[in-house]
Amino acid sequence: MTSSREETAVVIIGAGVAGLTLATFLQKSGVPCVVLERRHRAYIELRQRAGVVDARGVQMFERWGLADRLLAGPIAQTIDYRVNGRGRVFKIIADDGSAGRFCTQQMLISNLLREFIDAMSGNIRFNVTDAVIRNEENHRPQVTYSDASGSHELVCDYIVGCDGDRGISRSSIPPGTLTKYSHEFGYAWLAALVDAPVTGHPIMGVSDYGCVAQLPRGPHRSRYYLQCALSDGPEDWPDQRLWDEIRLRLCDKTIENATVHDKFFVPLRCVVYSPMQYGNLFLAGDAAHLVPPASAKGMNLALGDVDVLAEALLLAVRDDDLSALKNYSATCLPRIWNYQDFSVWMTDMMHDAGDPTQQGTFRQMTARARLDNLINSSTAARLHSEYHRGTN
Ligand code: RFL
Repeated sequence: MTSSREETAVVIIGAGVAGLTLATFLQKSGVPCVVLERRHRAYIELRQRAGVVDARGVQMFERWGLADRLLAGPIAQTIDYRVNGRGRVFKIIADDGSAGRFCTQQMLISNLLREFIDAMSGNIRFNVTDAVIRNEENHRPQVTYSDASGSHELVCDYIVGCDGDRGISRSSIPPGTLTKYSHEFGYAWLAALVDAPVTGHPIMGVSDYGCVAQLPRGPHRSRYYLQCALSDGPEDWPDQRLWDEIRLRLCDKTIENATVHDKFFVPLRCVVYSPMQYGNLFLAGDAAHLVPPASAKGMNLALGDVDVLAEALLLAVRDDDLSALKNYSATCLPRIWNYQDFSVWMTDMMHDAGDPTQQGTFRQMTARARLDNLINSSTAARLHSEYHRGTN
């Protein structure tokens, strides 16, 4: 077993969408960085989650000259808001022509890995264990970790925690330093990846039996989401019940059962930690905030953080200018709160408009009026489009 000690400018913990995007931007700019990831490469390349990079994210990759290499898939510009089987297609308004792209998260991750490792010879270590952060005043930051070859120490100028909600970065910050703001919706989504492609528009469905969504996840598959109880587990949802509920909630008896690849349960919640930094440690993506999948903004907020942080780290490392780093959290949080608000609005509307036993018939009718507004009012449609595109 060996033990090693190395130096670099930035250590990034976590090779999800935030960590890999940041690493790719830094590497492209000549800022030395090392990424530490606890899983192996094949695992993170197969992890299925988001499906759309919003227009703001597309513009960011264009600005970095990487959009053509990293993004794939058609333009995302419509949503079928379906109420008890009656479909109404919402067209996302884009006055400046910018648009989001259907690009599954695992496709983006695969492309980022190819770019960072294969094209840019970036430095990433998979299968690391026992990562520990040292981030104290008057000490250079340090991360120690182990892998199959032994234990290692990385001394650096900055540490970026991109290790998700359950990582070690946020929990390395002394208790009481960050404020946690959170909201629990009181229900969950069953997420099922199936061999049934979206044939028309992506669907956000409301029905008297609960919410259902069908979103594209590549040319041959889609992800169905079904509102369910917080206490539900796999034993409550055999495949036959899943398909029966999809047919019931979409009021479409013609939908046929297809292979179900995975099923998991996501309690719907919103969380923000503030500030998103402590000393020389910076948090990005799910390590700093969570939104329910209903808003399709989690991955996109992570990309937004990285956009700000990459520029700030460049200024700090190349020009010794710390001003943007000091303001990192203050720069990001207004956008994050704006999209928390959108997520709550969207999640409440989709769920309240459905099953009246949840919030009552009055809330059901006002939520349906809100949905109607998106179709009938060009003012409401414009704001809704801005949120979908991530541009406000
Ligand atoms: P990730 O992608 O979770 O990556 C964190 C990485 O850190 C690693 N890690 C560690 N590495 C080293 N040492 C440790 N101690 C570590 N602890 C953890 C992990 O292995 C992992 O590789 O976080 P990141 O980069 O912040 O990206 C956030 C997004 O992944 C997340 O917000 C989205 O997936 C949320 N999300 C969606 N976002 C959208 O924009 N649109 C969507 O349609 C959408 N759908 C979804 C979603 C999330 C879902 N789940 C899993 C709740 C659908 C679902 C079902």
